[in-house]
Amino acid sequence: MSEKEIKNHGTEHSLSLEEIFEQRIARDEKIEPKDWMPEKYRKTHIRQISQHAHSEIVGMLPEGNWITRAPSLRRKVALLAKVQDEAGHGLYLYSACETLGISREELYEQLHTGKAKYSSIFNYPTVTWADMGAIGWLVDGAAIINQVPLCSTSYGPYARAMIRVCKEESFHQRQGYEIMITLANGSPEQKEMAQDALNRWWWPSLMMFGPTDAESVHTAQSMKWKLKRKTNDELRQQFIDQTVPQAELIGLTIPDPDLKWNEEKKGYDFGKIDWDEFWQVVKGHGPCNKERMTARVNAWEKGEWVRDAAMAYAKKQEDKKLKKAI
Ligand code: FAQ
Repeated sequence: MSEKEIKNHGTEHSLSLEEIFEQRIARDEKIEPKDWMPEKYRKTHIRQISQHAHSEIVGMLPEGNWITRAPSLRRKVALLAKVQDEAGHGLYLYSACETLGISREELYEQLHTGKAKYSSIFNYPTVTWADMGAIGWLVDGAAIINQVPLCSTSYGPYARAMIRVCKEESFHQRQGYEIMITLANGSPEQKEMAQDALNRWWWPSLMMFGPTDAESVHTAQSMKWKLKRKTNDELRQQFIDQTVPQAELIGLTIPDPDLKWNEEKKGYDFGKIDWDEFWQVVKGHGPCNKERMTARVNAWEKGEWVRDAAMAYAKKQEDKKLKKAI
Protein backbone atom coordinates (compact mmCIF):
# COMPACT_ATOMS: atom_id res chain seq x y z
CA MET A 1 0.00 0.00 0.00
CA SER A 2 1.40 3.40 -0.92
CA GLU A 3 2.03 6.05 1.71
CA LYS A 4 -0.78 8.02 0.19
CA GLU A 5 -3.19 5.11 0.56
CA ILE A 6 -2.13 4.43 4.14
CA LYS A 7 -2.80 8.07 5.01
CA ASN A 8 -6.11 7.70 3.23
CA HIS A 9 -7.07 4.98 5.76
CA GLY A 10 -6.29 2.18 3.32
CA THR A 11 -9.03 2.97 0.81
CA GLU A 12 -8.55 1.77 -2.77
CA HIS A 13 -8.31 5.00 -4.78
CA SER A 14 -5.25 7.05 -3.96
CA LEU A 15 -5.62 10.76 -3.28
CA SER A 16 -3.35 13.37 -4.72
CA LEU A 17 -0.79 14.93 -2.43
CA GLU A 18 -2.75 18.15 -2.63
CA GLU A 19 -5.96 16.43 -1.49
CA ILE A 20 -4.20 14.71 1.40
CA PHE A 21 -2.76 18.05 2.42
CA GLU A 22 -6.18 19.74 2.32
CA GLN A 23 -7.65 16.94 4.42
CA ARG A 24 -4.94 17.30 7.01
CA ILE A 25 -5.64 21.04 7.21
CA ALA A 26 -9.37 20.32 7.57
CA ARG A 27 -8.59 17.91 10.45
CA ASP A 28 -6.53 20.65 12.14
CA GLU A 29 -3.36 18.55 11.92
CA LYS A 30 -0.10 20.40 12.14
CA ILE A 31 2.01 20.50 8.99
CA GLU A 32 5.65 19.74 9.83
CA PRO A 33 8.82 20.74 7.92
CA LYS A 34 9.36 17.39 6.19
CA ASP A 35 5.71 16.94 5.19
CA TRP A 36 4.61 17.56 1.64
CA MET A 37 3.07 21.01 1.22
CA PRO A 38 2.01 23.07 -1.80
CA GLU A 39 4.73 25.43 -2.96
CA LYS A 40 2.42 28.40 -2.44
CA TYR A 41 1.82 27.37 1.18
CA ARG A 42 5.59 27.22 1.74
CA LYS A 43 6.18 30.62 0.11
CA THR A 44 3.31 32.30 1.95
CA HIS A 45 4.69 31.03 5.24
CA ILE A 46 8.19 32.21 4.42
CA ARG A 47 6.71 35.64 3.64
CA GLN A 48 4.68 35.98 6.82
CA ILE A 49 7.08 34.32 9.28
CA SER A 50 10.10 36.24 7.96
CA GLN A 51 8.24 39.56 8.05
CA HIS A 52 7.24 38.72 11.58
CA ALA A 53 10.87 37.92 12.50
CA HIS A 54 12.11 41.14 10.90
CA SER A 55 9.46 43.09 12.83
CA GLU A 56 10.75 41.72 16.12
CA ILE A 57 14.35 42.62 15.30
CA VAL A 58 13.63 46.07 13.87
CA GLY A 59 11.15 46.51 16.74
CA MET A 60 14.05 46.47 19.20
CA LEU A 61 15.31 49.80 17.85
CA PRO A 62 12.62 52.28 18.98
CA GLU A 63 12.80 50.98 22.56
CA GLY A 64 16.56 50.34 22.57
CA ASN A 65 16.77 54.10 22.13
CA TRP A 66 15.46 54.53 25.71
CA ILE A 67 17.36 51.90 27.69
CA THR A 68 20.06 54.35 28.80
CA ARG A 69 17.48 57.00 29.62
CA ALA A 70 15.00 54.93 31.64
CA PRO A 71 14.00 56.97 34.72
CA SER A 72 14.93 54.35 37.35
CA LEU A 73 16.91 51.14 37.73
CA ARG A 74 13.65 49.17 37.96
CA ARG A 75 12.39 50.61 34.67
CA LYS A 76 15.76 50.04 33.02
CA VAL A 77 15.88 46.36 34.04
CA ALA A 78 12.33 45.74 32.78
CA LEU A 79 12.91 47.53 29.48
CA LEU A 80 16.20 45.74 28.92
CA ALA A 81 14.52 42.37 29.54
CA LYS A 82 11.73 43.27 27.13
CA VAL A 83 14.08 44.27 24.34
CA GLN A 84 16.10 41.08 24.89
CA ASP A 85 12.87 39.07 24.62
CA GLU A 86 12.23 40.70 21.25
CA ALA A 87 15.64 39.52 20.03
CA GLY A 88 14.68 36.03 21.22
CA HIS A 89 11.35 36.17 19.37
CA GLY A 90 13.16 37.16 16.20
CA LEU A 91 15.51 34.20 16.60
CA TYR A 92 12.73 31.62 17.16
CA LEU A 93 10.93 33.01 14.14
CA TYR A 94 14.00 32.98 11.89
CA SER A 95 14.59 29.37 12.96
CA ALA A 96 10.96 28.44 12.22
CA CYS A 97 11.32 30.10 8.83
CA GLU A 98 14.55 28.25 8.04
CA THR A 99 12.67 24.93 8.39
CA LEU A 100 10.89 25.92 5.16
CA GLY A 101 14.15 25.74 3.23
CA ILE A 102 15.45 29.29 3.21
CA SER A 103 18.72 30.38 4.83
CA ARG A 104 19.20 33.07 7.46
CA GLU A 105 21.50 34.94 5.05
CA GLU A 106 18.78 35.05 2.38
CA LEU A 107 16.29 36.32 4.93
CA TYR A 108 18.58 39.12 6.10
CA GLU A 109 19.36 40.01 2.52
CA GLN A 110 15.63 40.37 1.80
CA LEU A 111 15.28 42.72 4.76
CA HIS A 112 18.36 44.78 3.98
CA THR A 113 17.46 45.25 0.32
CA GLY A 114 13.88 46.26 1.13
CA LYS A 115 12.40 43.17 -0.53
CA ALA A 116 10.85 41.93 2.70
CA LYS A 117 8.54 44.08 4.76
CA TYR A 118 8.44 44.54 8.53
CA SER A 119 5.68 46.05 10.63
CA SER A 120 4.82 49.67 9.80
CA ILE A 121 4.63 50.51 13.52
CA PHE A 122 8.40 50.48 14.00
CA ASN A 123 8.91 53.39 11.62
CA TYR A 124 7.63 55.94 14.13
CA PRO A 125 9.97 57.83 16.48
CA THR A 126 10.09 57.38 20.27
CA VAL A 127 10.37 60.94 21.53
CA THR A 128 9.49 60.74 25.24
CA TRP A 129 9.64 58.15 28.03
CA ALA A 130 5.84 57.82 27.78
CA ASP A 131 6.39 56.22 24.36
CA MET A 132 7.82 53.20 26.20
CA GLY A 133 4.51 52.93 28.02
CA ALA A 134 2.48 53.39 24.85
CA ILE A 135 4.49 50.80 22.92
CA GLY A 136 4.14 48.16 25.63
CA TRP A 137 0.47 48.87 26.18
CA LEU A 138 -0.67 49.39 22.58
CA VAL A 139 1.91 47.77 20.30
CA ASP A 140 2.44 44.67 22.42
CA GLY A 141 -1.28 44.65 23.17
CA ALA A 142 -1.99 44.59 19.43
CA ALA A 143 0.73 41.98 18.91
CA ILE A 144 -0.90 39.67 21.50
CA ILE A 145 -4.30 39.95 19.86
CA ASN A 146 -2.74 39.17 16.48
CA GLN A 147 -0.55 36.35 17.80
CA VAL A 148 -2.81 34.37 20.16
CA PRO A 149 -4.73 32.96 17.16
CA LEU A 150 -1.36 32.17 15.55
CA CYS A 151 -0.67 29.70 18.40
CA SER A 152 -3.07 27.38 16.56
CA THR A 153 -1.81 28.17 13.09
CA SER A 154 -1.39 25.14 10.81
CA TYR A 155 2.40 25.16 10.43
CA GLY A 156 3.88 23.37 13.48
CA PRO A 157 7.14 25.32 14.03
CA TYR A 158 5.35 28.69 13.73
CA ALA A 159 2.55 27.64 16.09
CA ARG A 160 5.00 26.38 18.71
CA ALA A 161 7.15 29.54 18.52
CA MET A 162 4.01 31.63 19.03
CA ILE A 163 3.08 29.92 22.31
CA ARG A 164 6.23 31.12 24.04
CA VAL A 165 6.19 34.49 22.30
CA CYS A 166 2.65 35.19 23.52
CA LYS A 167 3.56 34.42 27.14
CA GLU A 168 6.39 36.94 26.94
CA GLU A 169 4.27 39.54 25.13
CA SER A 170 1.87 39.43 28.04
CA PHE A 171 4.65 40.64 30.39
CA HIS A 172 5.54 43.34 27.83
CA GLN A 173 1.99 44.62 27.66
CA ARG A 174 1.71 44.87 31.45
CA GLN A 175 5.08 46.56 31.66
CA GLY A 176 3.86 49.24 29.24
CA TYR A 177 0.43 49.68 30.81
CA GLU A 178 2.03 50.06 34.23
CA ILE A 179 4.21 52.91 32.91
CA MET A 180 1.05 54.55 31.54
CA ILE A 181 -0.80 54.11 34.88
CA THR A 182 2.09 55.71 36.74
CA LEU A 183 2.30 58.67 34.35
CA ALA A 184 -1.47 59.13 34.21
CA ASN A 185 -1.56 59.32 38.02
CA GLY A 186 1.48 61.58 38.22
CA SER A 187 1.95 65.35 37.83
CA PRO A 188 -0.11 67.25 35.20
CA GLU A 189 3.01 67.26 32.96
CA GLN A 190 3.38 63.49 33.28
CA LYS A 191 -0.30 62.92 32.50
CA GLU A 192 0.03 65.18 29.49
CA MET A 193 3.05 63.20 28.33
CA ALA A 194 1.04 59.96 28.58
CA GLN A 195 -1.86 61.48 26.63
CA ASP A 196 0.51 62.81 23.97
CA ALA A 197 2.03 59.33 23.54
CA LEU A 198 -1.44 57.79 23.24
CA ASN A 199 -2.36 60.43 20.64
CA ARG A 200 0.68 59.58 18.53
CA TRP A 201 0.58 55.76 18.85
CA TRP A 202 -3.14 55.06 18.66
CA TRP A 203 -3.68 55.25 14.89
CA PRO A 204 -0.40 53.55 13.89
CA SER A 205 -1.32 50.72 16.32
CA LEU A 206 -4.62 50.21 14.50
CA MET A 207 -2.69 50.06 11.22
CA MET A 208 -0.55 47.19 12.56
CA PHE A 209 -3.39 44.78 11.77
CA GLY A 210 -2.97 45.47 8.08
CA PRO A 211 -5.34 46.77 5.40
CA THR A 212 -9.12 46.28 5.64
CA ASP A 213 -10.39 42.81 4.74
CA ALA A 214 -11.66 44.23 1.45
CA GLU A 215 -8.13 45.41 0.58
CA SER A 216 -6.18 42.49 2.06
CA VAL A 217 -4.74 40.39 -0.75
CA HIS A 218 -3.62 37.43 1.34
CA THR A 219 -6.34 36.99 3.97
CA ALA A 220 -8.73 34.71 2.04
CA GLN A 221 -6.07 32.12 1.13
CA SER A 222 -4.32 32.36 4.51
CA MET A 223 -7.65 31.71 6.30
CA LYS A 224 -8.23 28.63 4.11
CA TRP A 225 -4.83 27.25 5.06
CA LYS A 226 -5.43 28.16 8.70
CA LEU A 227 -2.30 30.28 8.67
CA LYS A 228 -4.50 33.18 9.74
CA ARG A 229 -7.33 32.29 12.12
CA LYS A 230 -8.96 35.71 12.18
CA THR A 231 -9.11 38.50 9.60
CA ASN A 232 -7.37 41.88 9.89
CA ASP A 233 -10.65 43.69 10.61
CA GLU A 234 -11.80 41.16 13.22
CA LEU A 235 -8.52 41.50 15.12
CA ARG A 236 -8.52 45.31 14.86
CA GLN A 237 -12.05 45.43 16.30
CA GLN A 238 -11.05 43.10 19.14
CA PHE A 239 -8.09 45.35 19.95
CA ILE A 240 -10.23 48.50 20.05
CA ASP A 241 -12.89 46.87 22.22
CA GLN A 242 -10.25 45.67 24.66
CA THR A 243 -8.19 48.87 24.80
CA VAL A 244 -10.83 51.61 25.11
CA PRO A 245 -11.89 50.59 28.65
CA GLN A 246 -8.21 50.38 29.66
CA ALA A 247 -7.71 54.01 28.56
CA GLU A 248 -10.86 55.10 30.40
CA LEU A 249 -9.71 53.35 33.56
CA ILE A 250 -6.59 55.51 33.76
CA GLY A 251 -8.28 58.74 32.65
CA LEU A 252 -6.76 58.97 29.15
CA THR A 253 -8.74 59.84 26.01
CA ILE A 254 -8.57 57.84 22.79
CA PRO A 255 -7.85 60.40 20.04
CA ASP A 256 -10.87 59.52 17.92
CA PRO A 257 -13.93 61.81 18.02
CA ASP A 258 -15.96 59.17 16.15
CA LEU A 259 -15.37 56.44 18.71
CA LYS A 260 -18.74 55.29 19.99
CA TRP A 261 -20.10 52.14 21.63
CA ASN A 262 -22.45 50.30 19.27
CA GLU A 263 -24.86 48.26 21.36
CA GLU A 264 -26.10 46.29 18.37
CA LYS A 265 -22.71 44.96 17.33
CA LYS A 266 -21.46 44.93 20.93
CA GLY A 267 -18.34 46.75 19.87
CA TYR A 268 -17.02 50.25 19.20
CA ASP A 269 -17.57 52.13 15.98
CA PHE A 270 -14.44 54.08 15.17
CA GLY A 271 -13.17 56.82 12.85
CA LYS A 272 -11.51 56.51 9.47
CA ILE A 273 -7.98 55.16 9.41
CA ASP A 274 -5.57 57.14 7.24
CA TRP A 275 -4.67 54.39 4.76
CA ASP A 276 -2.56 56.78 2.69
CA GLU A 277 -0.28 57.22 5.67
CA PHE A 278 -0.18 53.44 6.17
CA TRP A 279 0.88 52.71 2.59
CA GLN A 280 3.44 55.54 2.62
CA VAL A 281 5.06 53.97 5.70
CA VAL A 282 4.88 50.44 4.24
CA LYS A 283 6.53 51.66 1.04
CA GLY A 284 9.47 53.08 2.96
CA HIS A 285 8.47 56.73 3.38
CA GLY A 286 7.57 56.78 7.07
CA PRO A 287 9.31 59.07 9.58
CA CYS A 288 12.03 56.54 10.53
CA ASN A 289 12.22 53.93 7.72
CA LYS A 290 15.66 55.05 6.55
CA GLU A 291 17.04 55.31 10.08
CA ARG A 292 15.81 51.80 10.97
CA MET A 293 17.24 50.20 7.86
CA THR A 294 20.59 51.99 8.24
CA ALA A 295 20.82 50.71 11.82
CA ARG A 296 20.13 47.11 10.75
CA VAL A 297 22.54 47.17 7.80
CA ASN A 298 25.27 48.73 9.97
CA ALA A 299 24.76 46.10 12.66
CA TRP A 300 25.05 43.37 10.03
CA GLU A 301 28.21 44.82 8.49
CA LYS A 302 29.92 45.69 11.76
CA GLY A 303 29.10 42.24 13.13
CA GLU A 304 30.83 40.43 10.31
CA TRP A 305 34.08 39.91 12.22
CA VAL A 306 32.16 38.40 15.16
CA ARG A 307 30.39 35.92 12.87
CA ASP A 308 33.68 35.08 11.15
CA ALA A 309 35.46 34.59 14.48
CA ALA A 310 32.67 32.31 15.76
CA MET A 311 32.80 30.23 12.57
CA ALA A 312 36.62 29.98 12.72
CA TYR A 313 36.44 28.88 16.36
CA ALA A 314 33.75 26.29 15.60
CA LYS A 315 35.89 24.91 12.76
CA LYS A 316 38.95 24.71 15.03
CA GLN A 317 36.96 22.74 17.62
CA GLU A 318 35.61 20.43 14.92
CA ASP A 319 39.12 19.81 13.51
CA LYS A 320 40.41 19.02 17.03
CA LYS A 321 37.63 16.49 17.54
CA LEU A 322 38.38 14.87 14.19
CA LYS A 323 42.12 14.65 14.97
CA LYS A 324 41.36 12.96 18.31
CA ALA A 325 39.04 10.46 16.62
CA ILE A 326 41.69 9.37 14.10
N1 FAQ B 1 3.17 46.73 8.20
O1 FAQ B 1 -2.91 40.92 2.52
P1 FAQ B 1 -2.41 41.51 3.78
C1 FAQ B 1 5.31 42.90 17.29
C2 FAQ B 1 1.55 44.17 4.07
S1 FAQ B 1 5.42 41.94 15.93
C3 FAQ B 1 3.83 46.46 7.04
O2 FAQ B 1 -3.42 41.82 4.81
P2 FAQ B 1 -1.26 39.44 5.44
C4 FAQ B 1 6.03 42.48 18.54
C5 FAQ B 1 1.53 42.66 3.94
O3 FAQ B 1 2.77 42.10 4.38
C6 FAQ B 1 4.53 42.84 14.67
N2 FAQ B 1 3.28 45.73 6.03
O4 FAQ B 1 -1.21 40.62 4.37
C7 FAQ B 1 6.76 43.62 19.07
C8 FAQ B 1 1.27 42.50 2.47
O5 FAQ B 1 2.46 42.77 1.73
P3 FAQ B 1 3.29 41.58 0.96
C9 FAQ B 1 4.49 42.05 13.45
C10 FAQ B 1 2.02 45.29 6.23
O6 FAQ B 1 0.10 38.88 5.56
C11 FAQ B 1 6.14 44.54 19.87
C12 FAQ B 1 0.33 43.66 2.18
O7 FAQ B 1 0.55 44.62 3.20
N3 FAQ B 1 3.51 41.00 13.56
O8 FAQ B 1 4.68 43.87 17.18
C13 FAQ B 1 1.29 45.53 7.40
O9 FAQ B 1 -2.39 38.51 5.17
C14 FAQ B 1 6.85 45.63 20.38
C15 FAQ B 1 -1.12 43.23 2.14
O10 FAQ B 1 -1.60 42.86 3.45
C16 FAQ B 1 3.38 40.06 12.61
O11 FAQ B 1 4.10 40.06 11.64
C17 FAQ B 1 1.92 46.29 8.41
N4 FAQ B 1 1.30 46.60 9.57
O12 FAQ B 1 -1.63 40.20 6.82
C18 FAQ B 1 8.10 43.76 18.77
C19 FAQ B 1 2.32 39.02 12.88
N5 FAQ B 1 0.08 44.95 7.29
O13 FAQ B 1 3.75 40.62 2.03
C20 FAQ B 1 8.83 44.85 19.27
C21 FAQ B 1 2.20 38.02 11.78
C22 FAQ B 1 0.04 44.37 6.07
O14 FAQ B 1 2.34 40.95 -0.02
C23 FAQ B 1 8.18 45.77 20.09
N6 FAQ B 1 1.70 38.60 10.56
N7 FAQ B 1 1.21 44.59 5.43
O15 FAQ B 1 4.45 42.29 0.32
C24 FAQ B 1 0.38 38.75 10.27
O16 FAQ B 1 -0.49 38.44 11.06
C25 FAQ B 1 0.03 39.26 8.91
O17 FAQ B 1 1.16 39.11 8.08
C26 FAQ B 1 -0.48 40.73 8.88
C27 FAQ B 1 -0.74 41.11 7.43
C28 FAQ B 1 -1.76 40.85 9.68
C29 FAQ B 1 0.57 41.69 9.46
